[in-house]
Amino acid sequence: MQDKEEDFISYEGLNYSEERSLEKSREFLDLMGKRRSLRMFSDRAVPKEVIENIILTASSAPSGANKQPWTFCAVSNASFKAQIREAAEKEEHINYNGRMSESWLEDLKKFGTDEHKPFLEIAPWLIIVFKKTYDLVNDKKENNYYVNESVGLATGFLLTAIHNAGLVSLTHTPSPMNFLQKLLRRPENERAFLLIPVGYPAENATIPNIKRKKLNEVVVWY
Ligand code: IYR
Repeated sequence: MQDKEEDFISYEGLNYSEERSLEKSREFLDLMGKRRSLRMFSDRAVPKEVIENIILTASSAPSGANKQPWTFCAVSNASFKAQIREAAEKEEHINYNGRMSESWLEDLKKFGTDEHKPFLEIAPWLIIVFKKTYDLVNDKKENNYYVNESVGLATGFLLTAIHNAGLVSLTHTPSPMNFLQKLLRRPENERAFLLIPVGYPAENATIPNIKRKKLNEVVVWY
């Protein structure tokens, strides 16, 4: 007979010295400081195992009651990518021609975005993050908790893992996104959360010249 699994097991941490913590925090700040959202992708292939590893990293994020209420759809198929681009551009056409307010369009000017989304076909991978508003176990509904917070955290881990692998991404939100649930034939308990093209940057890719807030603008010490 198999032993009953323990409810609690000992924590195997990293056990750094103060100096090592300082060094690691500086190195990681430097690494993450180089992350940028990109809209100009190369069509260069990315091995499937890299995608598997970054998705497993994302799926290691904390979640409400450890329900891990997410599904990552990894799309490399050209026909799927073309269909996703067509549907996304249809929504974005409406967004850029009346659905977004004047002030919103004004806020977006410095990013140079428009309704055209060629990166949805050029990038070798599209990862579509779905949130599970509830679980379906043998057709029975089971609760999930803090779903937006949990899936937001997992997506943060995903973007970090993508950057760590030397790849680039874009957090794309072609709203509304319900076409993704239909196109990818996801079950009724899943809602599209973000669409993330992943790949290598295009040669001579450019990025908006924008700045991050300084520490004293984002922290309050008590
Ligand atoms: N979804 C549109 C518009 C857009 C909205 C925000 I907020 C951005 O930071 C960038 C774009 C698009 O993808 O073009």
